[in-house]
Amino acid sequence: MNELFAIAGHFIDPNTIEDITPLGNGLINDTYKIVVKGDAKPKYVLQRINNAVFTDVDMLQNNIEAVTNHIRKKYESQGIADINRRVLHFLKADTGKTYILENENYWRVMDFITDSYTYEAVTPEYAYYAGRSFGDFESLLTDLETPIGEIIPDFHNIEFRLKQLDEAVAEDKVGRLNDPEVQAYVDKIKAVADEMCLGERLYREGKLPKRICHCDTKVNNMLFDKEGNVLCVIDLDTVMPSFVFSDFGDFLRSAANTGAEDDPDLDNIHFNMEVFKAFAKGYLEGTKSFLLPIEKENLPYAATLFPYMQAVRFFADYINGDTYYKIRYPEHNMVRTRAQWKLYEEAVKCLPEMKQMLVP
Ligand code: GN1
Ligand code: MG
Repeated sequence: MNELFAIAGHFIDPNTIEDITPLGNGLINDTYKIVVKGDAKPKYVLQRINNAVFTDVDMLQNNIEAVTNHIRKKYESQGIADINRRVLHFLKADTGKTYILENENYWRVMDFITDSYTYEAVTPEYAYYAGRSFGDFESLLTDLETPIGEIIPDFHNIEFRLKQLDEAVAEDKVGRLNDPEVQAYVDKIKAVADEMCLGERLYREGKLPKRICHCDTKVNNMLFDKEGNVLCVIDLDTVMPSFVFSDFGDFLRSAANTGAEDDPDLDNIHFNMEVFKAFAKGYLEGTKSFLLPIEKENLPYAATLFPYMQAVRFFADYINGDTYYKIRYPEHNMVRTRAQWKLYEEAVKCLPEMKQMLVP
């Protein structure tokens, strides 16, 4: 019995396990699927929680349980079919909690959602359903009474992310500032920093609210069924109070990018306005019960903020010597930075067309 079998054995009968193999391509946690004897399809998902990133695992799991229980209850009262495929469910371990600590590692197990598919790219049609689903997700959580902790403080606070970049540059731990290209990116990022901090200013002025958001709305954090219907929103680790810009902007950062997040060929990267329009349409429908004009009219800004913020985050990690994101090769975070910066520039070019749709 290997180590993973023993860990999973705290949540399920270890004698029933057939196989445990890697799943997905998240940049933070390690994820596996568990197949049990006699079944062809996976039945559970095992995950090692990266507790360098999520330092308060108890808060993390409390947040997730509050959110999934709330959504489950709403679906039950609405008579929604197939609820187990529509909302995540975490198993209790033999400790009575939904996670265990073993050799300084935290682990959890959830049900695998059967016959579900993830995508790295979407058509406008799928983007519309995704917009509707992330909008519905926020809408379902507007009356959540259990307080949700800010699991990673200042997670999507661009002023804070820029400060982290400044610190990385000042320390220059691994000497990467010697490279003129790195210096040039520092300058480009700083040149537009003030305008990119608009959201935080509106918040301080009391004009912009925080809501319970998903905060990691990458395309691959949504499960679709065979027919292309959205089943379920996954990866709930970062659910926390944030501006709605988080969910709107981060989805488009992945879905409207015609290239990959880490595309080495910048010519592949453009901002797909058809995906934007379809996603915005779905999102506005899903959020119509609560979205304020100040939120709606700044959604185009959000579409530029998220590639910008992601460039800042990848770049700071590169300068710090790659300690946060998993990398597959030494220059990976620099390649990601270039790709996200290109996407930011492409999104900026599309601002007038975005505003036509969203700004009165
Ligand atoms: C991380 O682990 P994953 O891939 O879902 C990161 C997101 C970034 C994303 C970039 C907790 O998400 O914020 O946008 O990588 N999650 C955390 O791909 O930092
Ligand atoms: Mg993920």
